[in-house]
Amino acid sequence: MAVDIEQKVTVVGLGYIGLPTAALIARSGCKVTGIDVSAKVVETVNNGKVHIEEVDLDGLVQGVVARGTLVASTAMVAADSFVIAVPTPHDAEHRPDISFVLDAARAIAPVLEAGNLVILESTSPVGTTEKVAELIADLRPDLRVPGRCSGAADIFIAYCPERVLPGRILVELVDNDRCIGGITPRCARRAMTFYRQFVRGACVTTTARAAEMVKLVENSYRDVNIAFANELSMMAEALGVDVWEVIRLANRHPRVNILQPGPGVGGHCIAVDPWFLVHGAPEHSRLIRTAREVNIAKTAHVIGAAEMLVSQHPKARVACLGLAFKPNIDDFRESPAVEVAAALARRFGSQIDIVEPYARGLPMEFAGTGARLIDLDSALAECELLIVLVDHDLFKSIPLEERADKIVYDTRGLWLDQPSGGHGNRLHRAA
Ligand code: SAJ
Repeated sequence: MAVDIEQKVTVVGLGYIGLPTAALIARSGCKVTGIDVSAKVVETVNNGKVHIEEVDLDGLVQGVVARGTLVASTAMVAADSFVIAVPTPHDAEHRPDISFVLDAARAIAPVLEAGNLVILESTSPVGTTEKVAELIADLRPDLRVPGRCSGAADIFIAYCPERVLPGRILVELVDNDRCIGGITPRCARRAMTFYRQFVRGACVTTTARAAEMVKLVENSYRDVNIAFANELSMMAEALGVDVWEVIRLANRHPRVNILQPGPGVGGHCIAVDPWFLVHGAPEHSRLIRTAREVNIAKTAHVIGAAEMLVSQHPKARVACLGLAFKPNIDDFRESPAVEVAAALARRFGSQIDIVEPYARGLPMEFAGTGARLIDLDSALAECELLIVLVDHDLFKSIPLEERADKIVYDTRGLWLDQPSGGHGNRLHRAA
């Protein structure tokens, strides 16, 4: 999928999405400048190295930097197309903060020329792309800005969310369908031409507002469905039923597909994006808000149950299995497993050991607690109580004979072969 004419592209923000996107566009034949506020990030990329862990990203960045098609800079650079991929954090009340998006638009405005395309990729509340257009129109009264002028505009502005799964970013950036929302239909068509250079999935056009909502809806859909599973797990525990058995059997129905309960929902997207919808229309978001509350409550529930279990076994060494926010990755930020394990470490100190094959040291949440990071073999040799928080493949492969004499609290349904039946959120012990 190479381009016919050499195009210049500026990608603003070299994070988890911006850097892989910049590298892929560079591979497709465009001349790409990646902009970041951090001089350290810029230096790392210009040395052909990466500051984030993602499968195959290091080789790709090294290649495009060596070929000179990707260059990083802290200063804005003129281009044919601009892609904004900066963070959209939220405050303590979960109110979205789009100031980084607006800062990026402010930085782009002075270098914009007629014919340029500006695409926002950051997860954003509905209406943000229109705010970007408004800001550019204010800063550049000499340009006819879409949505702010009648007839054909001088520039193109669109919203196109990323939908990639950490660990599969480079594959999904190319293969996933893209939903492209233009401020006007002309903007959407222009952005579609841009994405077709490096996307193999279908490119579907819509309005900017709809595309913004699509992104938030995708992650809210998953949050609501995980909340359903988590609610079932707490309900089943109260009713003395094995939740994993219930879900497995219910899923035999041809139109039922219940997700898996866990210690809560982690990551930077699913636990955050639903709030953007809730804030956009508070009076119409009862289900989405409640789902968030259920998933948050599930973490508190697991902490309470684990604390009770450990206090019933004051002499037992305890191993918490896993810290990552999901299996087989090394990302511990916004992880319910960290929340649970750190709560136990704060309360029980050196009685608690942590096993996390993807960690080189314990995160700061454990500072001063006395908890140790140990390997799996030591945990199986020394600990009587296992608390399963992450379904890493390494843990799944522990055979029954190595855990048969352990007291197990399994929040992930990892070992359904456990002799007592794999009671999920309940304590189970070998017969
Ligand atoms: N989880 C459960 N039970 C399940 C599935 C997931 O408890 O049955 C938990 C995981 O353990 C984890 C959290 O949910 O803590 C989120 O993990 P995930 O794998 O569902 O999703 P993310 O956060 O890695 O990536 C999501 C993806 N969105 C959807 O699947 C709708 C991804 O496609 C998005 O691009 C990404 O959010 C994002 O950047 O928005």
